[in-house]
Amino acid sequence: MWFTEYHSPSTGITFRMKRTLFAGQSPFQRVAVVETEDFGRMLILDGTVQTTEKDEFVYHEMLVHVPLCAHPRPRRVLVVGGGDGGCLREVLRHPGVEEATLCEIDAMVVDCCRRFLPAISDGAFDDPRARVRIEDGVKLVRRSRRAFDVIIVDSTDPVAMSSPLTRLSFFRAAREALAPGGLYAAQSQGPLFEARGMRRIAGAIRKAFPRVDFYLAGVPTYPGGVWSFALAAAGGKTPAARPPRPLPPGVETRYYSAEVHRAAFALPPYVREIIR
Ligand code: AG3
Repeated sequence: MWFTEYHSPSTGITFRMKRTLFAGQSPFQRVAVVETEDFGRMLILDGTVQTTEKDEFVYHEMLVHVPLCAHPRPRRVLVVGGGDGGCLREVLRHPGVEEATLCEIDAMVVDCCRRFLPAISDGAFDDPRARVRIEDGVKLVRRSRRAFDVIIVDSTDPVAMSSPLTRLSFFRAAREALAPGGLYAAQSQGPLFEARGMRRIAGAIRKAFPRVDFYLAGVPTYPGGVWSFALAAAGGKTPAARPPRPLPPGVETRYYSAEVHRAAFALPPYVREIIR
């Protein structure tokens, strides 16, 4: 039994699977958790790989610790999407965080990940600082004012219900939802197969936020294996130029470090060209 995600009509990534643990159709998408031979359990939404037990640490550590360590004192954090709980888990490793809200549109993703992928959230859903809302993140962000120190968008590819999350109107609302000095971080697709999407996201986010920098990490199971993230601020120093605070004592990471944080903002010329 094999599963292939196609990155284009002619290229894909293929996994041999041991078994399917869950397969369902929610009001928003097809949801599946499978057990692969090489990458452990894997969450697939509408046929696209979202996370695997083997390489999830790269994406979740980089989407969370880069903004949280670039912010001087993050206390209230919002994760939009991220129903698998991987980002929530990393946010809660910062003891200074008083409240972490996860706003996921699709209850089926949260339910099936809690059941079949518990290693990803690793208890985060039961943390007293965690609030889980099953709601469209666009709506929550629109009615929030100066409410969050950091907003993290952990979405699927910008199609269907995720496409509003990369629109200018959403970026503007996110800016209003940030407390003074707040930071906005989002996954922003891969430069190899999604260059046009990246360019479009970069254009829109820069219209809403005067300070935006992009950074990269290697996520082997995502299209092209190289993934980009945007970090944006309403003012102050450009995010890439902020020296990261050290991780809280005792927090051990496998990909993120202060050195990797700084280096991740070094973009190869072909990526600069995309977001220019
Ligand atoms: N969300 C971003 C995954 C994008 C992958 N795209 C693809 N495979 N075509 C990941 C969610 C993890 N919490």
